[in-house]
Amino acid sequence: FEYRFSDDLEQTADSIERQKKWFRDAKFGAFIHFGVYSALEGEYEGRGSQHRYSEWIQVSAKMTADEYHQVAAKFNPSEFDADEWAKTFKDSGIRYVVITSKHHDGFALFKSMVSDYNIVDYTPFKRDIIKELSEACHRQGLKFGVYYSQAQDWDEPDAPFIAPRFDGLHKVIHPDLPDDFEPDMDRYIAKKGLPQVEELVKNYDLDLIWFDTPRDMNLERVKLYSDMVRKYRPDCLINSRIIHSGKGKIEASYLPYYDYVSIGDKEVPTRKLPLYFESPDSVSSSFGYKTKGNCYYHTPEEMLHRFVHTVCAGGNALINNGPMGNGKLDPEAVRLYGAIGDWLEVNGESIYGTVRNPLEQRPEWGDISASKDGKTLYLHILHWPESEAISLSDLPSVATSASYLANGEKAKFSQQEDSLKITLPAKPLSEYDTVVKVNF
Ligand code: H79
Repeated sequence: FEYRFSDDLEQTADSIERQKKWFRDAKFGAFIHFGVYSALEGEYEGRGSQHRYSEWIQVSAKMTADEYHQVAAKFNPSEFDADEWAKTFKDSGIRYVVITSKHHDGFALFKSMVSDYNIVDYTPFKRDIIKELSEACHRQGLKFGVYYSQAQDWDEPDAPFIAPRFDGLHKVIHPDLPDDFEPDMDRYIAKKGLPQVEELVKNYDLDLIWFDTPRDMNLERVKLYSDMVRKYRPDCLINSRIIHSGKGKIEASYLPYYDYVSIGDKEVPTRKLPLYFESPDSVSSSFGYKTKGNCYYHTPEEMLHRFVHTVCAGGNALINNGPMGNGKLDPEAVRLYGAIGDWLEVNGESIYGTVRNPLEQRPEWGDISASKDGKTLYLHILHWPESEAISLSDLPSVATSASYLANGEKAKFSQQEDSLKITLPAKPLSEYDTVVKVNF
C-alpha cells in the first residue's frame, strides 16, 4: 500500500533516530497530573468548580500566592506507592509514563535547590515523587518522562500570566507587587525555569520531557531549554510544545529543538497530521483529579475508540489520569486503563508496532491500522453493522486470508476487483472493537 499522506518532513534525521528507539512503537502512554491541586479536587472555599480543569484551581478560584502556599504546605499524599502505580500502568499495556514535575502553579514534585517550593522542602511528605516514580517505571520496563511548564509559572511574578480570560489576576495572586511591575520572562527563565530543567535532566533518568503552553516562547528561549536537555541527555525526546501548540505550521528554524508533535489537548485525529504524533487525552473532562462541580469520565467504549482512532492515524495516545490527594490512583482511571489493557491482551497485534491507515478514507464502521510491511490491514469494527457485513473499496491488491484476532478463526470474505466484503458473525467477538486481520 501507498501511504495516504506524504511523509511530512517536520522532523530532522536526529529526531527520527531518537523517536525510533522506542517512541514510534509505544502507542500507549500514561499522562499523570498530580500536585497541590489534586488535594482540592477542583474547588477552594466554594469557588472555582465551574471550570473544567482542576489543575487550574489557583486561577479559577482566584487564590493568592499565600492561600495556595498554605494548601501546598499541607500536601501529604501519604499513600503514594510508586511501584503500585507503575505495575498498574504496565498491567494495562502502557509503555511510557509522563508526570507533571511542575505544572503552571509552579510547585515542583522533585527536590530542587533552585526553589524550596517543592515537595521535599515544602511539605510534610518530604519524599521526591519524580525520583521514586522514575525508578519504579524503569524497574517495570516502562519509559519515563516529565511534564514541565516552561513558559507559565503562577508563583513567579516574572513569568508572563497566560489566561486572557483572567486579566488582572497576576495582581490578585501577587497583591504586594508594585503597580509599575513589569514581568520579565527572561529573568524567570534564568532564575527558575532553566535551572530546574537542568536539575531534571541531571538528576533523573528521563526518556522524554513534555513542555506545554508555549506562549511568548521565541527561538532564543527555545534554544536555551532544548540545548540544556540535549547537553545532558542526547536521547531524551522533546515534544513540540516547547514552541508550538500543535495546530498550523512550525517554522523550519525550530526543527532541531524538538522531536515530535503533540496535537491538541484531547484531540481525536480527523485532520491531516504529521506521519507520527502524540495525542494528549484524558480519562475524564479534567486532567487533575476533580470531584467538585462539572466533571465526567469517558465510558470504556469511548476511551477505547478514542485510543484506536489515534493509533489508526499513526499516533501515540498519552492518556491522562489524575491521582487523588492521598497519593492513590483514581479507581475510575484504573478501571478505564484496565478496559483498554484487557482488550489489548487479545488485540494488541493490531496496535503495537503498527502504522497508520494507508487507505484514502476512514470507513463508517470504524478504523484501520496496518503492519509496517504494508501486507496486513487490521480492520477495527467499532460500530457493528446491522447488515452483518463490512466492505472496503479501492483496494490496490487482493486479499489472501482473513481472521479474527479475538479467537483466531477464519473470517468469511470475498473480493471483486478492488472491493472486499467481509461477512460478520451475528455479534461482536470483542467488547468495543472486533478486529479482522486481513493479509494481502
Ligand atoms: O496540563 C493540561 C492543561 O492544564 C494544560 N495542558 C494540558 C496538557 C493547559 N494549559 N492551558 N490550557 C491547557 C488551555 C487553557 C484553558 C483555559 Fe481555562 C481556558 C484556561 C483558562 C480558560 C479551563 C477553563 C481552565 C480555566 C478555565
